[in-house]
Amino acid sequence: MKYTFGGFYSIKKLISVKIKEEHIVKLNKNSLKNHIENFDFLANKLSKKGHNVSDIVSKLSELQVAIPSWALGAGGTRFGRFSFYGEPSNLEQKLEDVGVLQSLTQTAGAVSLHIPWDIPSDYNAIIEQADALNIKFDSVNSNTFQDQKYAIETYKYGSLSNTSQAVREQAIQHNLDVINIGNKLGSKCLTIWLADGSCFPGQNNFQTAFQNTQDSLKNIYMGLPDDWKMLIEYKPYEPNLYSTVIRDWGASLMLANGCGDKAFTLVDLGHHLPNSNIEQIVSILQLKGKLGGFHFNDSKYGDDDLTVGSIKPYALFLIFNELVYGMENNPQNPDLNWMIDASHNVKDPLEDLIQSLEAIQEAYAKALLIDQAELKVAQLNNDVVKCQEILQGAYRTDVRSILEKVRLSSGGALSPINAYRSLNIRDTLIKERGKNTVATGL
Ligand code: PSV
Ligand code: MN
Repeated sequence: MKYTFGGFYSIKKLISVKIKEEHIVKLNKNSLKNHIENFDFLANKLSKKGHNVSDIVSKLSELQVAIPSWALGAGGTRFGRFSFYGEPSNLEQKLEDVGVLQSLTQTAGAVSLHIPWDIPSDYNAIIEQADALNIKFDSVNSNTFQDQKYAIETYKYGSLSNTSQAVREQAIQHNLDVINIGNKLGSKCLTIWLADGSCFPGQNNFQTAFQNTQDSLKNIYMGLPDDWKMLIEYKPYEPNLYSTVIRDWGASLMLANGCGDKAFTLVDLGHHLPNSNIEQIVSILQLKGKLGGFHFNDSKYGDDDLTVGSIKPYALFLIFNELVYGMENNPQNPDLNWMIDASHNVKDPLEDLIQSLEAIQEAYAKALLIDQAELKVAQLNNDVVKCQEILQGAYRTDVRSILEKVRLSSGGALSPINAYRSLNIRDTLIKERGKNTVATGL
């Protein structure tokens, strides 16, 4: 059966696209019996093994992952962009898209804005719209990797690390402005990613660039409200191809330590050289109380920004194993800011994000199935085979009916992708916005 999505719903005319709850309920009815059978079978099996299934369901329901405002259109390439049409062309429309994701998945209850791409023109209206869609403002991202219209100084040779004090001051001021914008929206976190570095040997003095960055970050940190976090993201290369100032977790951690207790390292899964052991990085940062946030994506070669879990789902599971361990054993580490940082050209961006959200939940659910006490005993006995059996036993469990249960109990769709397609959401967005809209982003 097909339902037309659209319920042209309006809060001061701000939300023109919102999914009606009754449409989701109707669609769920079609596969409810199947879901109940699958869930009961799994829950029964897991309970016999000593798992507390309702605890797993409630932990999964609490996981809310921010959607980046720049992933809602075609992107992820410096070559041609091929649109799926109906892309959001302003902040209001971006929130509508996140609202669609949240209605269907109930795990996308936050948005991460990039400034200056997403400066609100009417703060009260945007806050009202976000409230109505059940969306919070997660970390705000600064942008000193592009020159802005009317900017006096250029970031061609770096921003916070630049040898020119005037450039550094402009970049510091931009970050302070971003904090101010975030503050008005209820955000509590600033994410800084720097493109700064060099393309050729000898172009930069590494020590001067690092020291300038530290000093600039300290200046920004001084403007950070007490209840805020500052996240310092690292990346080994691109757009600079010889050296990057904040190239790895070590550099990020040194800079965070140099700033203070509210500064943390942010791990973006795509920002590692091939074969890096990301789970180990995650683990040690939590031990030191310095893991602040996470950008999820997947990759084959570099910072490919592909759908989460599409290439290396086992690696994602191993990362979640460490995250679960850290969340349970490292009270010195703060709650994490979770965000998807993926975007590309060949899938409908909303379907892509739905798949990413599910992959994150799936890896988390499987990690929650690892019997940590049993693993500890196997580790103490140096029973390497048993350790692998425990991890892979959890990984091989088909947890999809648990994810369905999580969504069903919070009003989401049993199958978000099927619901998205049955409700003809992309067609409605195209009708509303037209074909030639372009979303801001890279
Ligand atoms: C850089 O590659 C990055 O991962 C940073 O998080 C940016 O802010 C984001 O992508 C969007 O361009
Ligand atoms: Mn990122």
